[in-house]
Amino acid sequence: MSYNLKLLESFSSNIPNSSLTSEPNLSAISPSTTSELTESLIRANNRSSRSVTYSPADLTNPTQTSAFQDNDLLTQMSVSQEVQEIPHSTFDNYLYATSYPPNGSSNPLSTTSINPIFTNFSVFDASGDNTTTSVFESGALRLSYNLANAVSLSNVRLEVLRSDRVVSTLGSWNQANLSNELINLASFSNFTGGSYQLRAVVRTSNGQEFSSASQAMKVLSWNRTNGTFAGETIDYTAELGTGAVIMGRGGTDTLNLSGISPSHITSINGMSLAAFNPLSGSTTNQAVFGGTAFDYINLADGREIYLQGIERLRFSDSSTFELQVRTNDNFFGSQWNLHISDVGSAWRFTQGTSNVLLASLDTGILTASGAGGGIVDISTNRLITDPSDDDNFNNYGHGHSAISIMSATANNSSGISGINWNSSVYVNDVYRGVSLQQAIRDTVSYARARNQKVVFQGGIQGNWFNSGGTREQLEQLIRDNSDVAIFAIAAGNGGPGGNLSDPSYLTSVSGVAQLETTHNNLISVGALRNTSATTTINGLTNAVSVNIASYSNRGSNLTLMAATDSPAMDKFGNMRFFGGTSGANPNVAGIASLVWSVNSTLTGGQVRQILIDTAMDLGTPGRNNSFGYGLVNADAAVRRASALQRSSDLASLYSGRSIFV
Ligand SMILES: [Ca+2]
Ligand SMILES: [Ca+2]
Ligand SMILES: [Ca+2]
Ligand SMILES: [Ca+2]
Repeated sequence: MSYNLKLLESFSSNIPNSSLTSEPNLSAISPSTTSELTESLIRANNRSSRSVTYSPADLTNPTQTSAFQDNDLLTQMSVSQEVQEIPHSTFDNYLYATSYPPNGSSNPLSTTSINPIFTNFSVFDASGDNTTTSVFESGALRLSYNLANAVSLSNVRLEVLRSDRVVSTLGSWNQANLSNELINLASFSNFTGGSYQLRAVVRTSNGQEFSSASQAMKVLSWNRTNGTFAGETIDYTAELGTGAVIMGRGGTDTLNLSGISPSHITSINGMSLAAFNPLSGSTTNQAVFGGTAFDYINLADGREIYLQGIERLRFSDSSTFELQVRTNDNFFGSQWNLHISDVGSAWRFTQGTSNVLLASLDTGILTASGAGGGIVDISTNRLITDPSDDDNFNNYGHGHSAISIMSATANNSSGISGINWNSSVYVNDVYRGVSLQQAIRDTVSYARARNQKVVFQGGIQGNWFNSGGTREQLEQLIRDNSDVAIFAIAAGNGGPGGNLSDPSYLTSVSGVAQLETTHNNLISVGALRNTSATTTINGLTNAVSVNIASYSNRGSNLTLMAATDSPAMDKFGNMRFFGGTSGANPNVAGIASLVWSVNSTLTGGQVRQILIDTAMDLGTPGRNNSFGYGLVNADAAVRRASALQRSSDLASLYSGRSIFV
């Protein structure tokens, strides 16, 4: 039998609440029919189907047909056909029906001890916010129950009631005990904003039904507001619903809570505003929803706001509340590359851990004896260097600049803030020190020996395929380490104004970056530039309009964009706006290292997928050849990684472009 969801739900709504009690009551409900409902709903959810059995009680109860009266004729006919197929011999097994007194008394004589009884029933919002009995529309629930005397169990279903009427059935299970079963409400479009009761109903193999106590559940309707890469002020209004989903995306974004003062806020992530510290524990109790992790704000009147990519709250009294992490480094405000990718918000989750190793495939960082320069604003005790790796290929220190974007010392009132504050950095000079393949081998073996993941920034363009081996060997090396290594490689400066003349710059990235197509742990990174004057928001430089740099290679094998002209410290201690695609890929590497710091169970391919799935779309919708999958977003990426870490089954209900970004 197959029925569409709509038909079954409307049928189900005709069943009065009084039909189910804690004692058998076969007169007012057709259990076989409700089982059919459940079965089709299960099919609609792509869950496994289940056979339905019928008892003599189903067949002999004189009032059974009355339950069909209001319903679709086809339903009645189909059920009757199935009933007729049950062989008579099976009826002999159903002794329970005979235990009812013939005079119609409501008390069963001797069956209580063998009837299943719910000894535990709980259903709550799966999101992990601190309101377990309210759930966002299309959110998810977790169901647990335990049945005693479950020997005659046929199935257990979860019913939704509104005003004492069953309006939906959220699934059916045949286990006697269930623990934290996930129910995706996105499959139940009629479970809309309002107040409901939920209850479990057990059906025995002879057709008797018993219900659990019911539990209240409030469903919050919501609307969603999405920002862009620019720093914005997003107004929260009551029209967004009793729930609201607000995504600031990149840039220094303010959520304007007009009409709401700090005293209206019951909690943020389950804590008071006063207890909120961006650098300590502010992300441990977020809500997992839409495949990602949200901060949540509870208002005193019951409204809830889910937010991400928001750096600041503004209240009705014009006071503001900072959510992101800020540093005291001299040029932090100028680091537009951090602000456009929400790195300050990602720092709430991590500033880098020892589980991850950063690696540089560039011009090294040391200065040859007698040469000028030094290591500036980078803690030397984090560096793994080889004396043969010098940084004299470029006069200002190309490798030094790239490494500083990834890992400059933060909060030392000097220089810039690196994206990753803590992880060690394995420095290779592939220009004049070691071959590319030797550098990769050395770094990976160092990381594997310490059980670390390793993120390479590759300031290399043009033909590096045969540095230290054949191209096939290089590809094998990258492929063999996809579990622990990811590569962020400059797309190349092959176009006008670049230092690499590449006639194919409009249709393909350069050199090793091309391996993004065949290796899921390699990312080609194009250079994104400001195209107009920047604006300062809350002391931070924000881009107003952006485009791919004219020189940047692009094409069908461009994976992601990151900001170039990124403030960096050179080896003479000067801040320079480090340009080229070489100024972009260290941003992606640093952000990838934060993702891995949040969730070290991921493979290199999974980290790349997270960066792709959470990137900010640019240009024509979807992937395109000018921007690839878009601009990397650190906050969105670590939130996805965190959601997968904390609640994998719930976060995995969403994937690819279905993830809320
Ligand atoms: Ca909730
Ligand atoms: Ca924004
Ligand atoms: Ca933002
Ligand atoms: Ca610094």
